[in-house]
Amino acid sequence: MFINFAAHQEKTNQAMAYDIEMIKKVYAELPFKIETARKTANKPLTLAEKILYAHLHTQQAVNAFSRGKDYVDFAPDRVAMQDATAQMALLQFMQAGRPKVAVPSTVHCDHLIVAKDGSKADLNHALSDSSEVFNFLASVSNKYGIGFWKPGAGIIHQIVLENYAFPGGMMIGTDSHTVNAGGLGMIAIGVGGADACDVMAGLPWELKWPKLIGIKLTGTLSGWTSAKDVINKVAGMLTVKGGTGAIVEYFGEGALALSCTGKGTICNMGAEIGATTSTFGYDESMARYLRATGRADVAALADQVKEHLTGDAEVYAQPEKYFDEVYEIDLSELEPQINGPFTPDLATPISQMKETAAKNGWPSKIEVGLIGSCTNSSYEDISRAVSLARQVAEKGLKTKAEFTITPGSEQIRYTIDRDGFIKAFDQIGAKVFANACGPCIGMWNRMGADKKEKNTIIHSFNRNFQSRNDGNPNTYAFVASPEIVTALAIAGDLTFNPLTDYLTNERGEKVKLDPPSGDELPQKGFAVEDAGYQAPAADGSLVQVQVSPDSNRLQLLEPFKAWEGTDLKGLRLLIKAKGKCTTDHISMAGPWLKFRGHLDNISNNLLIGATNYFNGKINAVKNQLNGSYDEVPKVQRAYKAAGIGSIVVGDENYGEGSSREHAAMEPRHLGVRAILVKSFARIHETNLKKQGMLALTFADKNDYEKIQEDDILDIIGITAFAPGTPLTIVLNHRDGSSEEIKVNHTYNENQIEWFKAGAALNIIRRELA
Ligand code: MIC
Ligand code: SF4
Repeated sequence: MFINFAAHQEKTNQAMAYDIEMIKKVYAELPFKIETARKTANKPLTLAEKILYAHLHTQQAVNAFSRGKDYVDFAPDRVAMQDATAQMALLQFMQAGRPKVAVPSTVHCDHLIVAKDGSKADLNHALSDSSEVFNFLASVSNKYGIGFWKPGAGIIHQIVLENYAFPGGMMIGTDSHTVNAGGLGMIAIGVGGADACDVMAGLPWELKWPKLIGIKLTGTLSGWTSAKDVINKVAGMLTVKGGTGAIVEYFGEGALALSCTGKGTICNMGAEIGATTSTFGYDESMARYLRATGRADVAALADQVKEHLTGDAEVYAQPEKYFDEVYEIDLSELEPQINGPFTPDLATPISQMKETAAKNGWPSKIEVGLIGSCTNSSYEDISRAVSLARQVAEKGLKTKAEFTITPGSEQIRYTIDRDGFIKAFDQIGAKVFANACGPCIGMWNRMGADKKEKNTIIHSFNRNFQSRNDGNPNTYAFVASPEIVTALAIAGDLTFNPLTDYLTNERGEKVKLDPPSGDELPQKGFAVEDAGYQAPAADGSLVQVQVSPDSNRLQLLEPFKAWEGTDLKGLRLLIKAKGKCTTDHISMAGPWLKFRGHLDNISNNLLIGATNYFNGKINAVKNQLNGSYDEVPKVQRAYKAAGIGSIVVGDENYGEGSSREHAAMEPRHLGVRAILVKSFARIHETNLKKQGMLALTFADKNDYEKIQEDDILDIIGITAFAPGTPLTIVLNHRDGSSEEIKVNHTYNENQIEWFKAGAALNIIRRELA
């Protein structure tokens, strides 16, 4: 069973926000810091710039930073970690030699709960199945002063929005959807555990000064359209890599008209365009949300500095002058969008779905509709979806698809239950899963998925990569608003357009669904009995953290070896991955989540989802030592055993998706030396650097074609490794010929030291010793 520590600091009084003293300090310093920044930059400032300048690390000089070029040191206000990534983050933190975290930090148990029979049974099952991990996280949290949210409390980003996010603040989190807190006017950024470890250890956190994308929203949403359609549309416009290296700032009268949680949805799914983060200026919707979630104190403080919590008027009047790119969306014209399958940026307006689905051969029968997740489980979302569920009985309809709900937090679940929503969903046969990630992260024990049949599902989550939800590569997953998911689940048909189409009810009559309606916030207020929070011990020095040496779930980390001081020669090609290679392809989630605290065990999933360019197969690569084909991790272990290094080659936006640093640590652990790709996703590139890997890009993307299956590769120039200087790779082909290609990198001085030391953590360790 799972340990419960005495929660002596339990928040009993909902009228006071957590860490209010820290927030007061941030606001007190804001006016001066922003004034200094405005003088230095010598121009009006966007909101993103204000927050970034206000959070420079004390060792960082204030400069007019160059976007997309300068590495800058920051001091974020807080850190959040979810159970699947916290294990690695905290295993690293334990080696940093600090008695306590330097900034307020929290751990959230949400990823390790399998959705199957419904919330109660599933939660109990997880509590016994993963007790070792939960106990580890609870005791590390208790020891180092970290707030702990128990399994069942809810999903990290929803809990952060409800309790910790504040306008103008800056946080990092070990999950790519940390960006959700932009809905409350924060700069919130997803990172790997090693970055979190630095901030918790009080070290500066480094980020390349981002580019700025401005999105002006005009008009207002109405009828069937909701915030989800804004981000689905943006994803369609910008694609999965369009936001790379940039912060997206939304503004305009359309932005002011959105609810705070709607803004959260938009920022959340900004991860799907690769953006560093997204944000909105402080406004009345945020004040309303803060008050409704027991933080009137934060709203009052924010009101006093509100001109600093939004972009300067000049910026919004002439955005082209101040942003690198500007887009405009008229919310009054926006149609509901359905994105997918297999990628979140394939947006189809609902009126075109019939034609598009037919043209592409997408199966149109919907098997399951799933609502909720960290992206879309606000009171507004659920109340609008319920207005449709209620029409099923009213109009004599029958719901054609299965239907599930995963509430984002216990507070949301309790409140919607009190307000009769769960009962209404019950009447359409819905299953309520635990307040956790569940099907969104593949922790979904979906009956029959193992048959791998072609089928369609639709959900209100954010990602729909192949195999993600149920492990079936033939599941066509589409992403839409909770309202559209509900309507389409009722119809059981992907091509049903509720704006124009009729359904035939049980009595054979033609009926039309009325547009959804609902409340932004609960009229009777939010309520919860046990939110699931556990405060840490005031003095944790005596708390013992135990990791059993024969555990298969947890393993203490061994330091990675330092660089040997020479160029890397004789590397074998492990795989040349073809097409999309997300972190789900590199280190799959679902059943593998249970090994997130055990590096050696989880390494057995290395790249098992990636497609081999040479044979078009998944998880079948040539072992260069004996010519046979085998699974990727097995082949790599054979190289490791023979003491031979290897290299992984990839396509565009390699490592897209999650913040999971396992995707960088696994190849490092198994002896891969370099990852050479056409382009990287931001978090993954940083994770590779932190773990002492070489993250390289083709200077000429066409050189990807030159890599042959039997190549032996040499990386030359590392002895003179320097910022801005490309390296050379020699491809020694099997026929005895060879050719040289140029490869680029983005390492700065500091990051080169990480490489030389074998990993960034080795430097902290060294300083400690
Ligand atoms: C996801 O949505 O893919 C996850 C699971 O939340 C990941 C984190 C993880 O892999 O643990 C993320 O987005 O960072
Ligand atoms: Fe969990 Fe899905 Fe949100 Fe990731 S995107 S935190 S898996 S609910």
